[in-house]
Amino acid sequence: MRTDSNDGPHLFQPLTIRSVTLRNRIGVSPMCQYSAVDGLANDWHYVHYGARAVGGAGLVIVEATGVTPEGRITPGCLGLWSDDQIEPLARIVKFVQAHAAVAGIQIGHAGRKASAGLPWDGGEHLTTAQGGWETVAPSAIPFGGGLPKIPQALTDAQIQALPARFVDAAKRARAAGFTWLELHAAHGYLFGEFLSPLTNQRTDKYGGSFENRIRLLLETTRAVRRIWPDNLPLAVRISATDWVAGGWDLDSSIGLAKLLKAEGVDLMDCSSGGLLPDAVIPVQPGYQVPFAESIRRQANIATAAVGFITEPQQAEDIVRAGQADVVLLARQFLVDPYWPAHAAKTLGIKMPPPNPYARAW
Ligand code: 531
Repeated sequence: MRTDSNDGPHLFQPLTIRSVTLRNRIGVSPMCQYSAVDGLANDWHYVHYGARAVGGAGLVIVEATGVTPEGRITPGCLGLWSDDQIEPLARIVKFVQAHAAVAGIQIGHAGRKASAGLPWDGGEHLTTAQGGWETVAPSAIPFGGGLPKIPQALTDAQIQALPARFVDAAKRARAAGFTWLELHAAHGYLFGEFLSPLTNQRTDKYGGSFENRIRLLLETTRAVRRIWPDNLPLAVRISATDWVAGGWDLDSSIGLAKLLKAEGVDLMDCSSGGLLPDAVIPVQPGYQVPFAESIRRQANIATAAVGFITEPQQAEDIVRAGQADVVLLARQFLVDPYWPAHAAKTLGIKMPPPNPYARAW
């Protein structure tokens, strides 16, 4: 990792990880668009991701993308389980890169939270007749509330087959041209369900001790790192805490980050929650930033901070204080695709506009 300049706002200093340089420290957090059919990206995705590259983001991370059809959160989620899914993503990558942003993608498996309806249809579990499917998890424990399906506890053979699904999806991500890959191990989806003792009650080598609960994520990371090019960054998003007593916590996250770093992970993307419906989460501006800071300092690994980051000075302070290397904005990027350009102005510098907009910026 290298900082290329010490002048001006830290938020606008480039960041190099392996051979990839972000023009600034601002990333578009992966956000489900629920707009795909059969896991295929379409014009909605092209415009959504493309607009945010034009708006000045250094990194644009494509939403949670299922490594298998059953691993999608909803029927509207993207997938990378088939070669047909490469081309429409490649079109997006090409445009994002043409506008000087790094194109990343998050791959994952939704575990017991899969087979959900679209949020604007209520977001509850779908029956087979409604286009849903059976879900899987480490243990046969339902999420509850609107996601009541009892997942099938994965067999040993099914678990052993999972890293290869992530490897296949990662190869397709590379074929599409992505140069940044993120494994989704946060928000109570499959990996998160393995990590937490509250959802993993297995008695085999994938459950019980910390070492056993992290095994699937570690094995998957190792397998993916083997095929993901050496010169390209690999990130992992975690929930740094379940926000529930007896669950996964910050100390576990620091321990995990150290081990993932040894497996060749370059950056920990630090979110929280999502495992249990009744967690009490003290949401306020920057509430997850302390996780990014502790993991960065104690595991000595680059981090991304995410969650309720909306203001330019707030983002600048996070990077300047060394709490995180990158800030990922989610909802704020839905409000304002040009947030980086606006932030630059607020912080007293000018981003070079794309040529067709040169008269306005
Ligand atoms: C928001 C969310 C944030 C933190 C905890 C739980 C949920 N998300 C995250 C999503 C999908 C929809 C809403 C993903 O991580 C894919």
